[in-house]
Amino acid sequence: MADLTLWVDAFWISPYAFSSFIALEEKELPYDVQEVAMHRAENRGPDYARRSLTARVPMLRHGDFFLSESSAIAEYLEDAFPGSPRILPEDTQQRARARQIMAWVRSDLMPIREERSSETIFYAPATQPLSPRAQQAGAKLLGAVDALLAPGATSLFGKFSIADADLTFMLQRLGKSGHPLGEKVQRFVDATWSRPSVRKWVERKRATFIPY
Ligand SMILES: N[C@@H](CCC(=O)N[C@@H](CS)C(=O)NCC(=O)O)C(=O)O
Repeated sequence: MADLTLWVDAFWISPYAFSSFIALEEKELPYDVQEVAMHRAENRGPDYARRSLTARVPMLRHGDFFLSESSAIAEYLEDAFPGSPRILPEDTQQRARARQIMAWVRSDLMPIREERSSETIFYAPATQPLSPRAQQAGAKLLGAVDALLAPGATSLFGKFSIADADLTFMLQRLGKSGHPLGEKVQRFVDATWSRPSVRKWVERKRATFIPY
């Protein structure tokens, strides 16, 4: 058994589990994966709830240490495995910007998250048009990404960081249901989506989705 275990949602659609999975893959660390059937409330089972403190997915185990919250997991892996490939920029200001983006996509843009839930990325695209407030959130998202991305860039900071993965997941909520992202943003999204770490998540064989 590896010294690291990651608990992910059973349908492989959680943006937070995605982030932690990509972090482990990009850091090239050996780990085991356990699925949590949230439609059967397994995350609220006594062992999972006690270890995670929050009863949420994802959760990481390193030895006898358990940690939930995907951004804390990314930071922990970066600190605990200093010899492995970096997932946050080395430069202080770029690292701060990466954390800003990671916090932003976890705390804002609710209309996009509501109207383009993550199963629309991995199961079936949405058919309903975006509401005016979701369109407004989409314009805000695309405006910020346009300001952040250099022309022709395939990552935010010159080389892959976990913020690229988190931001791309949010952009795919729009892109996978047909919302035009524009050439510059689409190039960035395609570059992230074609990374071996991301392909491993995307191409996972998924069970029939049961809403929860
Ligand atoms: N901020 C948390 C969010 C985690 C989260 O909301 N996970 C969802 C699955 S996508 C969950 O476990 N929901 C169940 C619950 O909150 O009870 C993170 O980044 O890990």
